[in-house]
Amino acid sequence: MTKRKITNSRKTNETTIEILINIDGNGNSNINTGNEMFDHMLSQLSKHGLIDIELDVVNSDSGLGWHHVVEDVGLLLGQSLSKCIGDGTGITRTSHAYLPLDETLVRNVIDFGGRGYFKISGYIGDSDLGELSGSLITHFLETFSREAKCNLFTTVLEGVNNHHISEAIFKSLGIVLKLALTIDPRRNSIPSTKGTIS
Ligand SMILES: [Mn+2]
Repeated sequence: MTKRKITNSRKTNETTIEILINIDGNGNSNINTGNEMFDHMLSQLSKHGLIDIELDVVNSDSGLGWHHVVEDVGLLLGQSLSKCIGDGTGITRTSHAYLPLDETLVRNVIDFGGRGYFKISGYIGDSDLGELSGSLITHFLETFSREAKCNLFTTVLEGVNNHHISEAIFKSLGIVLKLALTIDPRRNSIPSTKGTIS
């Protein structure tokens, strides 16, 4: 199997970000976005997705708030993941995962069909999220899904504590990525009758 591992970077007037991602990893991460809560969430994605991630936000205009950092990390992570997947030969392609965390229950459903679409149902508030917010988390998921070229439906079925809700979303996202990107040894083709998932 070809290595599904990449180093990538993005430099704009707003942020400079460097990333190394290995989707056949062990869940090890070293993530430094400057936003501790965001690092905490991305490390959940890595750990539960068995995706190794080294990510450094080298420069940013975070003095303006965290919007550009969160958006550009979502963009670079999504694009890098898409590059690792390549034409998708052998991948499982779809998956879903329910994730409880105390009073919270979250579901993610994903399909790597070559098109980006994101929808969230249910509510994430803005309190108890450190320097993140519910709307930034939603924006991250939206940007990531578009650039990773997957359909992602996130549903907050139960939940009161925003930290729990956010953490359950990222853990569950890690799990659906792991499942959908797992190579099925019986599949020696692109998983589409169309012949392409682009
Ligand atoms: Mn936590």
